Amino acid sequence: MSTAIQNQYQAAKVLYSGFGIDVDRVLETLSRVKISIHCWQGDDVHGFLRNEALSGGISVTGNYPGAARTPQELRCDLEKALSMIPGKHKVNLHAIYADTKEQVDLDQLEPRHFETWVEWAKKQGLGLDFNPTCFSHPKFQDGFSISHPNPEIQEFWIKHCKVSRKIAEYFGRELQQTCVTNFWFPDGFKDVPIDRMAPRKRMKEALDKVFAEKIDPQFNVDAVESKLFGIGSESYVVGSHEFCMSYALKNNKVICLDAGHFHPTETISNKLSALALFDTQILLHVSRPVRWDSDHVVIMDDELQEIAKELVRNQLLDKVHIGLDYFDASINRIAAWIIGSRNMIKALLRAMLEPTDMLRKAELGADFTTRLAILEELKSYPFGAVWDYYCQQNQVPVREAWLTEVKQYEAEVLQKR
Ligand code: RNT
Ligand code: ZN
Repeated sequence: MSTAIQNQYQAAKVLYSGFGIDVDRVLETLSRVKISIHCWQGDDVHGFLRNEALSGGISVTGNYPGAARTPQELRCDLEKALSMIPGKHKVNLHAIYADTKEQVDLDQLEPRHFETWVEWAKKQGLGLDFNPTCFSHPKFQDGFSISHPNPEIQEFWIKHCKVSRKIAEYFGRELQQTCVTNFWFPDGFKDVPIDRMAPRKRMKEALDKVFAEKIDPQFNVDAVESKLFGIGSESYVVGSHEFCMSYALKNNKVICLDAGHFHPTETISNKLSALALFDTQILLHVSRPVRWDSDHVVIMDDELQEIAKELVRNQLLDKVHIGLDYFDASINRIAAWIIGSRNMIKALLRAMLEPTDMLRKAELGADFTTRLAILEELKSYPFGAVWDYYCQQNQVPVREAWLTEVKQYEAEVLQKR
């Protein structure tokens, strides 16, 4: 271990201990937090089931070379990324990432089509999360999947969601870690609808069918993800926030909040303390909205730090599943994983290095001066020294050293694809 990093860490510890913060303990707590890393950053949400570009609901821009073309390549890229992210985490799969030579449609998927992923996850000590893929498919028609008015189309998507839960249950049982399955449907209208309620009624009834089978929550829990608008659904989205939140609360499902799925100035950090009071689990899709787009690489911005602070201050780390959700095809995809994941962990660390009790007391006593002064001073406390130490302790590259490794991997592996 480098002595410079150790010395800086010791100095930082002294400073934080002035606030009564035990930094060693903070790092222990941090090492137990798992981030669910989304596999789809590795190949621009392409998947391996169908050889077609993304269509309907979401889109990816950029053509940086080296996207993974096979499950093997994707796993190899993930391993590279994971080797630069401190801690033990989970990988989040979509149904289209099935690893099989069979020609199998979404409604016919079975656990065996994901066996190689499970073997790999076991070897790597990773958990797995899952998502049905309700887009980019010929049965995604007129902008609708599971709430399509045609019962045949609707049935196809119900079936797909049902088999997805069985795959998730298999993940959970095999890996002895709960799999979180997230249900997101792009369903909606480009233009102003006549009937806003009927599609919601169809979605509600369809979801009831999807979730009819009881699955041991030790193996799988289901989340529903809302969205305000999407590409092609600018005027109306069936699975709005009110719809998904109400459905989840009534049916004991996990509420998925995607940071990019709300009005441009609406933040998910402000929602956590409210939802957490109503005995619900939450899944986060940590993402970064930029104007009308929702999926930029997660950076250390104010909202990321506010999300982390809310989780830490309110002791929500057991109740909230932290997942990442972004896709940028204009930069090195492995770097994108590393930047976003490291930022998420770094934001949590920074939040843990806060004298919350003291600040809470100031707030209760209406001493808003102290609250503001300390919060601002804390911003220049040496959390970076603690982060560097944590990286070194976890045997991952310190600071930007990871970039050299990624560049080398790019030259040796990605550019040959
Ligand atoms: C899309 C949703 C959804 C997807 C993934 C790929 O707006 O955020 O979570 O990004 O399922
Ligand atoms: Zn999302």
